[in-house]
Amino acid sequence: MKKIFLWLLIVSMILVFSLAGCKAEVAEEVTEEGVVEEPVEEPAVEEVTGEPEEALDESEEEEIVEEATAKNKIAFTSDRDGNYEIYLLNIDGSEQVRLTNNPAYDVWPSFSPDGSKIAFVSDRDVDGNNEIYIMNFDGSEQVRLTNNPAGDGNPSFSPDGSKIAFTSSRDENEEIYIMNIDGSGQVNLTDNQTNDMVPCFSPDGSKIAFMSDRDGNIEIYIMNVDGSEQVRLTNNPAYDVWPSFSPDGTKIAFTSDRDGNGEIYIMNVDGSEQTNLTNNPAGDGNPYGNPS
Ligand SMILES: [Ca+2]
Ligand SMILES: [Ca+2]
Ligand SMILES: [Ca+2]
Ligand SMILES: [Ca+2]
Repeated sequence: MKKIFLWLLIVSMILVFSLAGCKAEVAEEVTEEGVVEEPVEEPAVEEVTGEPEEALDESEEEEIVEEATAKNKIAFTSDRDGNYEIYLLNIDGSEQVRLTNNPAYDVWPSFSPDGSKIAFVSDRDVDGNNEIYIMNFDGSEQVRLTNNPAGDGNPSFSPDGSKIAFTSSRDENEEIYIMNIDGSGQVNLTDNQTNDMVPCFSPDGSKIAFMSDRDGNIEIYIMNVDGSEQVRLTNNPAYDVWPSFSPDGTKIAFTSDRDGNGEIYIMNVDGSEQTNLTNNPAGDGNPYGNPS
C-alpha cells in the first residue's frame, strides 16, 4: 500500500499543479444551519497569521483539492504555518482562513454538496494513521468518522450529502468503502486482494467511478453504489487515474499517460470514445468536473 501511495504521489508531482478530486460545485451561500438562502454575512473564523491578503503562490501552496460550495470559496491544503492544515479562501484570493490547527497532517478537504460540511483526512490521533474527519465549513465541530490502525483517505460526499465514499487499507490492501456521514455503516464495496482507490460519485448518486490495479496496472472502473457490477472502462498498459464525472453524468474525465506523458482524457461512462483532450508534450492531469 505504501508503494502504491508513493507511486501516486510521484504521479501527482509529475502532473501539472491542478485541481484534484471529483466534484467542483458552483457556490451558493449557506447559513450555519446549511440551508441555502440569500447571501448572508460570513461566519466568524480564525484569521490566518502572516499575509492573509496575499494571492496564492503556486510554488508555496500544495494541492488545491476541492472547490467550495460555500459562497465562492475554495478549500485547500498548505504547510505555510509549519505543518499541513486545511484553509479556505475566496476565489479572488481574499479572506484566507485556517480551518484546522494542530501539529498533525490535515489534508484532502471535500465539500458536502450543500457547502455546509467539509470531510478531510488527518493523522492527528494517538496512533498516527490517517482517518476521515468531518467539520463544519467554518472549521467548527471537527469529528473523527473512522477509527482503525490502517490508512483511511480520499473522502468524497455522495450527491445527496448522506454518504461519504473513501479509500481504506484496513483489509490489508486498498478498498473503496462507503459510510454514513456520522461514520456509521462502514461497508467495503470492493473486497479483493488488489488496490482500489479514489472513489467518485456519479451526479445522480447511482454509480461510483474509481481506480484499481486489479488487472495489473491502474485502470478506471465503475460500479453501482452497493459495489455490484464492477466494470473496467480503460484497458492498456499505461496508468489511467483520477476519474471525474461530467455534470450531466454522461462522461468521465481522467488522466492517462498512454500517449507518453500525462494527458487529460474523456470517455463515455461505458468506456467508449476515449479521447485525448490536451495532447501536448507537457504533463497534464487531474481533470475536475465543473458543473455549469
Ligand atoms: Ca495540521
Ligand atoms: Ca485509520
Ligand atoms: Ca482491494
Ligand atoms: Ca491502464
